[in-house]
Amino acid sequence: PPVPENLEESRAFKTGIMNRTKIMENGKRLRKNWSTSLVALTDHYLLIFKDAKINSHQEENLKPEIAVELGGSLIEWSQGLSSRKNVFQLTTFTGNQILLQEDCSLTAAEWFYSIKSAISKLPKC
Ligand code: I3P
Repeated sequence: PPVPENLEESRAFKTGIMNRTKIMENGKRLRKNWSTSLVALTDHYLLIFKDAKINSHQEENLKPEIAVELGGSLIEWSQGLSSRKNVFQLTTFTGNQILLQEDCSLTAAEWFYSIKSAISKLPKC
């Protein structure tokens, strides 16, 4: 399905704030640049929005900056990729890699298992 235009259209079933940095794009390493973003989980995408400072009037119209396609993606707890705690990585079949992090380990685990469960419902290829 096409990438949702905005949060309202996305029908996300889980939204929240997380720290994130893209570390690979199309198989090429990127310099880490952590930022705090609104993230939204849909059946097919993890949508990452530009700015965590959102006022509720604009929220519905917010355009995703990154749409991680979940079908065929891999989610793993990161080992040695960051000095931060509770970091997991999402790797797409197209060779994009994003680290996601949240200081609260319970919140991080909720995100991890929600995303993992969404991935497991989609065909792998
Ligand atoms: C990076 C920045 C990141 C850090 C990264 C640094 O430096 O401090 O926060 O990752 O570590 O290189 P810069 O701002 O100069 O780009 P973590 O916070 O995840 O540890 P790394 O190079 O070991 O990945």
